[in-house]
Amino acid sequence: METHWMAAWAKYALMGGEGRSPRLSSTGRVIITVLDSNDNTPVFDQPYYTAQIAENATVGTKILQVTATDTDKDANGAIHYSLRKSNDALPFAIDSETGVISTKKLLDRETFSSWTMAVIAEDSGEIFRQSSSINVTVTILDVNDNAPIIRNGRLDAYIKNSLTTGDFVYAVDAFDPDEGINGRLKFELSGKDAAKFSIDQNGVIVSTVAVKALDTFSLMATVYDGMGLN
Ligand SMILES: [Ca+2]
Ligand SMILES: [Ca+2]
Ligand SMILES: [Ca+2]
Ligand SMILES: [Ca+2]
Repeated sequence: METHWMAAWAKYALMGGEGRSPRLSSTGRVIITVLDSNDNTPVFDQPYYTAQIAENATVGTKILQVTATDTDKDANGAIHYSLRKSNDALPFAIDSETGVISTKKLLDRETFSSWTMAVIAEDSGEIFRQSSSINVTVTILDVNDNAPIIRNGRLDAYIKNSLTTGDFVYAVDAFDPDEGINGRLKFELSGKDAAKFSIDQNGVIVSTVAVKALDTFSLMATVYDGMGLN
């Protein structure tokens, strides 16, 4: 606020008629009010903000609150917040009065694992408005919301020659898009011939006994993630 009170002394000389009367003078105090001008920009209390939220957050979940201040008076200092309209897909909304950012759509870490958005604070100056902006980065935290899938699901393996112990039989191609232990794969074999084969943690099946050509074996491979989803 830049409101200054200034005093000025004004002097009036009043002349009488016909040059005969004495000069009269009068002194009065004049008070001049200099109105506030919108000369301050809103200032955020941090240079940038970061936050984290789990990808299974429901719509409307509060993430963080940004705060800006403006030292001007009344409308010149009254702040409204908004998100820069550069990305329509942005799954967040901001409360223009409070600066609280919350989710407005469901999130998916496997699609976008982090979002950066520009947040604007603008005052309400009547003649012109001042604004500033900062970046907010929201990191989406993983939830184990995907079971592993086997991409080469039809497991017919044809072996031309007899196998000796440790020979390659088949590679199971599995995938889990989750992060860390939520996406770490673990393979298991089952079925009546499971004991004649083994599978490693890359899905590679090898024989554990000598196997003759033209024999038929039945095996089932199951893949789990680190949290036991299959
Ligand atoms: Ca201002
Ligand atoms: Ca997901
Ligand atoms: Ca998973
Ligand atoms: Ca996930």
